[in-house]
Amino acid sequence: MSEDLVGAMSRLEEEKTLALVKEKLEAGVTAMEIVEQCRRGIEVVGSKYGEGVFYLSDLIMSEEIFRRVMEILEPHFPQNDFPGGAKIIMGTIEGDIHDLGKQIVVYLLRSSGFKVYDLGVDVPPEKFVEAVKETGASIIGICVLLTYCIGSVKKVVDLLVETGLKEKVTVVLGGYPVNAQVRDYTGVDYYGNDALHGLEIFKKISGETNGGSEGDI
Ligand code: B12
Repeated sequence: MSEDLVGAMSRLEEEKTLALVKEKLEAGVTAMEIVEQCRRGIEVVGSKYGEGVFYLSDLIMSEEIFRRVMEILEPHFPQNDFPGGAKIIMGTIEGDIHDLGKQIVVYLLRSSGFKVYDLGVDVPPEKFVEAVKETGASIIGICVLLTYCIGSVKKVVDLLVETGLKEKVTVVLGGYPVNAQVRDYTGVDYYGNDALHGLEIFKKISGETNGGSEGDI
C-alpha cells in the first residue's frame, strides 16, 4: 500500500520513510511513483503547518527527509530517452526559495536529454529574459510555490512581450498553487502540477520547435 509511505512522510518519520522507499524500489515501484507518494506526504506537512499544528522547523525537517529520499532515488530515474531536446531555462521565481520540486523537474529533463540552464531560486524576472538572450533557449520553466510571488511570473511574460521575445519562447509554469486561472492571469503558455506531466509538456513543445508532433496536453 502507498498510504504507509505517505503517512510516514507526513508524520516526519525519517528512518521509516527511507526504509519504505528502499522497500518499494526493491518491489519494483518506479522512482516517480515513489516521489509522488512522498510529495503527497509533504503536502500534508504543509497543511498541518498552515493549520498551526506544525512549525517552520517541521517544514525544514520535511525538506531534509525529502532530500535524503531523492539521494536514494536519483540513480533510478529514466535515462536519456529524448536526445536532442530543446534548451530550457529553469528557475524558481523571485521571492520564492522552494526548490525540491524544481530539482526533480530539472533532473528528469536532463536525464531525458534536454539542455537545462538552472538559474536557481529567487530569480528576478529580468534574469529569465537575459538568460534567453544569452543562451538562445526556446523554453522557460518557472517554479512558484508562494501565491504572493505569482505576480512576478506575470512580469516574466510581460517582459518577453516588451522585448519581442514572446513569439520565440514558450513559458511553462509549475508548482503547488498553479492552475488554469493562474495560467490565464500570468499569460504563460502551459502549466503542470507534477513533474511527469511537466516532462510531457516539455517534450511536446520541443517536438513542435523541431517541426514535430501536435497533441493535447
Ligand atoms: C518544504 C517546504 C518548505 C521548505 C522549502 C525547502 C526547499 N528547498 O524547497 C522551507 C522550510 C525552506 C519553506 C519555507 C517557507 N515556506 Co514552505 N513549504 C514547504 C512544503 C511543506 C513542501 C514543498 C515541497 O517541496 N513539496 C514537494 C515537491 C516535490 O512538490 P512541489 O514543489 O509541488 O513540486 C512538484 C510539482 O509542483 C511540479 N513542479 C514544481 N516545479 C515545477 C516547475 C515546472 C516548470 C513544472 C512543469 C512542474 C513543477 O513537480 C514537482 C514534482 O511532482 C509546502 C507545502 C505544499 N503543499 O507544497 C510549504 C509551503 C509552500 N510553504 C509555505 C510558506 C508560507 C513558507 C514560508 C513563507 C514560511 C515562513 N514563515 O518562513 C517560507 C518561504 C520561504 C521563501 N521565501 O520561499 C506555504 C505557502 C502558502 C502560500 N499560499 O503561498 C506552504 C503551501 C505551506 C502552507 N500550507 O502554509 N517551505
